[in-house]
Amino acid sequence: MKHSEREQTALTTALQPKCRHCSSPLTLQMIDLGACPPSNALNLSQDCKEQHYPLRVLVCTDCWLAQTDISLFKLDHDELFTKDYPYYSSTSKSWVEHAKKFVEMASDRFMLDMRHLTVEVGSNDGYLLQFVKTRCYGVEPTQTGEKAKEKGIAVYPLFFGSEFAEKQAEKADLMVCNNVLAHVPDINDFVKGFSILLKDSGVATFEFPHLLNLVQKGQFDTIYHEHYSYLSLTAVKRIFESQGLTVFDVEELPTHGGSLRIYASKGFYAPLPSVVAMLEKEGKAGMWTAEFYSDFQKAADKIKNDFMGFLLDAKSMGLKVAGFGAAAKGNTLLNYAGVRSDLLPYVVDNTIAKQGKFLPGSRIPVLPSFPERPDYVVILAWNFKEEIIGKLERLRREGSKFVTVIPRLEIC
Ligand code: JHZ
Repeated sequence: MKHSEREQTALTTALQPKCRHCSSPLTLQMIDLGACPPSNALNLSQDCKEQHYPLRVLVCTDCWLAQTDISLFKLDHDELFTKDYPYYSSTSKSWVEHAKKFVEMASDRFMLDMRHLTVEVGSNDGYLLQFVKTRCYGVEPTQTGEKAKEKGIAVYPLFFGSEFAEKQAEKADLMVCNNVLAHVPDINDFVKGFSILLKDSGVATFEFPHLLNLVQKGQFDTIYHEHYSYLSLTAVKRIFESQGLTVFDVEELPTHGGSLRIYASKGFYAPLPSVVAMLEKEGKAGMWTAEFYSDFQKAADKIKNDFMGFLLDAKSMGLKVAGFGAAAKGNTLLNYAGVRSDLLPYVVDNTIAKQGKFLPGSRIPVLPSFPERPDYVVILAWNFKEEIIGKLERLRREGSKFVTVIPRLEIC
């Protein structure tokens, strides 16, 4: 059947993916990573069926929100954050320490005590709320919240959004949201929920990996279906303003490859110079131009090819290679590179919920410990490199070497 030119334009417009914040057509592609299963969907057996979904990131050239192209797949929020979601924040000691320091800082800065209420959205296993000295509760849809309950923390086992916020009788003084903003399909409604639940004098803080680092440091492995958005202050500020929230402070953090922590209120706090400084930094880096994103695919391909070169060389020399950290990002790397257990026979992880399972796509087994000393340990969770190398000190003393591939292949 032939379409007229007008029909064809209408058809193309209907199929054109739209920005999840501002609805502008998405025309700029940052990267296409082919197709793979959801990164945290570990398999119970090596031969069970799994569904692969296209994984492509587009950038909105109006509000500069980078986002996975959800027009390519039908994957509901609760199919990604299932009851058996295996990510437990407390597995990393350095992350728990980071949370503790944040709570101490926020209590001092905003003078919080038992008269106040803290709400954490995406409270996981209670890694942060366990340190809070105010009244508090968490909102966590996955079963990781059961661990928080064991610590005596109240948890709503739900997805957060405006509907939840509307139902709460008491408004919050502090709302915390770490590494969750990227995970929500309806980012406008999610942020609206903070606007509703926050007191007029309240503060909401958010941490998220900074898109500036993602692009400049080739962190393509942090792209997976669970992450709907890849965030800059430029995009976040605009989204927040559309929901009545003002970003009044921003800090750079070394966590997860370089993150931002932003502070928002309903206009109670005047913006500090840090906000303009960060916007200028993003502007100077070129984040508001298509060129900034144009070499990203090439950079990812180089990392992938170098990694494959290393694995193939090691195999041909008869050297033993193992992985450490069954991180979601590890699965993006392994699946994009097409690595299977012939090149990486197993990955060790301390998370009980991951042990004995098989990585999505690659079907590489996850073990609780090393069955023998490997010549090389590929640290897939490179964001915890120091902590992991410290933990594996005995292997290093006995001669094992450590490999990271982001931002470039390094062996130490
Ligand atoms: P990790 C996480 O992504 C989760 P992931 C989340 N999707 C997110 O948004 C980003 O961070 C920012 C293991 N480990 O955190 C635990 C040990 O076994 O790098 C984990 O399986 N022993 C919400 O999943 C993995 O490594 C250890 O000593 O890509 C780390 O996963 C340590 C330190 C970690 O990222």
